[in-house]
Amino acid sequence: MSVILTEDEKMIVELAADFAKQAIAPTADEMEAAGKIPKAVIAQMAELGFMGINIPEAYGGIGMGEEVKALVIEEIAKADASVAELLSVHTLSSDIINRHGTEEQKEKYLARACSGQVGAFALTEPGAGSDAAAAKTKAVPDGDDYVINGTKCFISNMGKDEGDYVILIALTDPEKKTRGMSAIIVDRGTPGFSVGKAEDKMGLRAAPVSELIFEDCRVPKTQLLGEAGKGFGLAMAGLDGGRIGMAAQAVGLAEGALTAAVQYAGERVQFGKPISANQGIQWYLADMATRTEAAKLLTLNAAKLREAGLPVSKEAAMAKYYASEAAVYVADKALQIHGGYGYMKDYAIERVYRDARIIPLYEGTSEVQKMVISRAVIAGR
Ligand code: COS
Repeated sequence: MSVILTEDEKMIVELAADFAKQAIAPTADEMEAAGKIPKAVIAQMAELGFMGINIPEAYGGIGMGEEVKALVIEEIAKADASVAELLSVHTLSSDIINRHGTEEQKEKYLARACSGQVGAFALTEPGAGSDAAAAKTKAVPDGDDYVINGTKCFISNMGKDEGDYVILIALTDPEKKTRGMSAIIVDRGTPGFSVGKAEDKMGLRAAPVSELIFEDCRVPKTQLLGEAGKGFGLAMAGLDGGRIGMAAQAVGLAEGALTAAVQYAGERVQFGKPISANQGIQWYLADMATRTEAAKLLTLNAAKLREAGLPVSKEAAMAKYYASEAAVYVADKALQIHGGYGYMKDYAIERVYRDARIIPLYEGTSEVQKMVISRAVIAGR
């Protein structure tokens, strides 16, 4: 698929493709085995501008639009979905700060984001997954501070020594439910804030995901992001952008799986010919390529609309829903084409298959995306 980009934009996407091939792909298995993305990889992404891809130059970023951000995440996901996940969640957090932060907050946190400090976003709780409005974590106003108590779970980009600051969604006025939720930036190291259980995951094993615990954690009111009581809408609008990032991750993963399947099918000889000469395999490849392309079109369509400042909830949900299901399908068929070898750790597809499975589950399950899409369709949007 051809995308029309300026010379600068093209250069960034090519830089991401080279970085993915040279620095990420050769170490993906090592990162998975270690359960860690080395700090050096994050530092390199900062140096290349990717950690500040969506941040205006005035705050130290490279000020690229939504489409380029999606294309960069896609290129990285071709090589390793864990690194793409880190970048996607990091850009979700800096996007929210860029849209809602005060000048002081932007100067402080966006500069940190660009320099390679990692941002996170904490909405999910043990009793509030798909039903995000059921979140119970409280941030009670007390003088010039909020006092935070509660537990968040499955928080990407946070680990024992990963993640530098988090955008927390908490109830500042519990009576008002979602209209009493606010977004607050909390720094790692704030007394009363600790990182709990690190999740032992099926896939995306290099990407940190942990529980966050707040016990009488005192944060100055200057850490409030946007208006008090507007945190739920801010989170939902932020997730519209985050879902485009996850769709881009899914597209890249699918492209990587397709490339591996094509290569294997051309090399593997059975019954005296490469298996790619069989129509059964060819039809798999055709389906895989078509779904990947459709996923990319939906993703870039949503990215373009968001860039233009247009409503994008439905389109972002469509992109996330379709691309994540496509990634699971393509990874599954790519493994099937690899036959028994695909089940062995000697081939990257074994990892890619496990990595794919989370995408229809996080940043809103496929079922949540369908809720968002159907509500929009019924409302005639
Ligand atoms: N942009 C801005 N505001 C939005 C919005 C969006 N995309 N979606 C909803 N809102 C606002 C609504 O306008 C409404 O505001 P008011 O109370 O002022 O009228 C408020 O948020 C509540 O909206 P709604 O009634 O639609 O909320 P629901 O409880 O029905 O929840 C879903 C909607 C299911 C879509 C939401 O809970 C969700 O996305 N769940 C999945 C959460 C998720 O993706 N988690 C990922 C992990 S992040 S760590």
